Amino acid sequence: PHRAGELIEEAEDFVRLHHREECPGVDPAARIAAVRAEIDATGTYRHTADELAYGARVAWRNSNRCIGRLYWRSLRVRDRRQVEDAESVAREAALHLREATNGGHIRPLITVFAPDTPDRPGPRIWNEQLVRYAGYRTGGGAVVGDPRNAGLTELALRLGWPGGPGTPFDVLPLVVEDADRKPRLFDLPPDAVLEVELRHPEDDRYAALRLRWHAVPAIANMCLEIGGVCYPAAPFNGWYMGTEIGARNLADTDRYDLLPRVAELVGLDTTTDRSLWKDRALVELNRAVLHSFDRAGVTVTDHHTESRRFLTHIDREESRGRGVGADWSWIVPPMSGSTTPVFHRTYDPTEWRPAYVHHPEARA
Ligand code: HEM
Ligand code: NRG
Repeated sequence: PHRAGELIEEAEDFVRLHHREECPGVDPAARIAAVRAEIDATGTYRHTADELAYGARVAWRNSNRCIGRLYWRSLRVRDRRQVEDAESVAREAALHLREATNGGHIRPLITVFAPDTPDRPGPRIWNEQLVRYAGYRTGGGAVVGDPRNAGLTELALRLGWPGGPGTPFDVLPLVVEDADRKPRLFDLPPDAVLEVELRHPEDDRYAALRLRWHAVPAIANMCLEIGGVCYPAAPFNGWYMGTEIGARNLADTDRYDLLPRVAELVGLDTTTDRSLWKDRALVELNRAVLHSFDRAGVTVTDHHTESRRFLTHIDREESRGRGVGADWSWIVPPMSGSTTPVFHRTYDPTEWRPAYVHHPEARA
């Protein structure tokens, strides 16, 4: 919890930033005085709808790990600050997914739920994303599904989730906690979750792997922090860069670990690293991701295009007198790094507010 002095300071910094960028020439003094008075009276203050939308967009602009920031101004903001009970959060989350998915023509979108206040905490979504696949521990260290979500899967089962059909791609229920502090489960309506079945552009054998991934990456467990106010439930999404799926989710050895199966499927020599079978399998798996999303009419970007756009973003921001913070180790794509222009330079790692920040671990 913030002490009032720090809150006032952060609020004032934000109001000044908002005025400087959005209302040049307008004196921020009146708004600052109003915010101070509200904090003195209530221990917190409410953002205007404009401040909220601007804060959410600038928090994206300030996301040092995100390569997709060129379009930060286009973020749509659903103001749902009046929504604080778990059931309504779950219903609005499903509406968020439908609006964001838009039949495959994905729209960057954020839904902002009630903030933390001195009276009561805002709601929280425990799932790391709105759409996540279950990971069922089967004993002996094996997992069916996504090992990354094994903890949340166990929690959901403990809270009474009967479990899905047991495929490697069962969509988890939402786990939502509100001010009464009791996490509750909500199934996502199946029609809110668009998925893409993976095929290779030339090689029919990939279909036999029965791979799929969800269309929309919607991070649900980061706090939106604006001017000292924390919005703990503020799920946001853009679209995928293919490598997130093909070079990490499906390929990491502690995720779906599919490179050995791809190599076996197409007959690569896996007896020696020096055949570069992992590299060759990785390229084809990533071609399958991009091809399949394209074929399904679902927005996806590739790491070459997105790297170029990110450098355009830096140029554009600098021409407006703003520096761009970035984290090299997150910006450089997880395959073919040196073939992209973002590899061949360094970045300023300074972090700014407003921001999306990771909570302290949810108590699972
Ligand atoms: C991280 C791409 C939209 C905020 C990332 C990462 C990629 C990416 C590739 C690294 C992910 C990883 O390695 O796991 C994109 C693309 C977008 C997009 C292609 C398309 C429009 C957005 C939007 C927001 C956002 C709309 C917020 C409003 C972030 C944040 C992270 C991130 C906060 C870091 C997440 C973390 O710490 O785990 N993005 N992004 N991005 N992005 Fe974006
Ligand atoms: N790597 C994660 C998603 C992280 C955020 N990526 C985005 N965000 N593209 C994964 O699910 O693979 N976004 O808001 O578009």
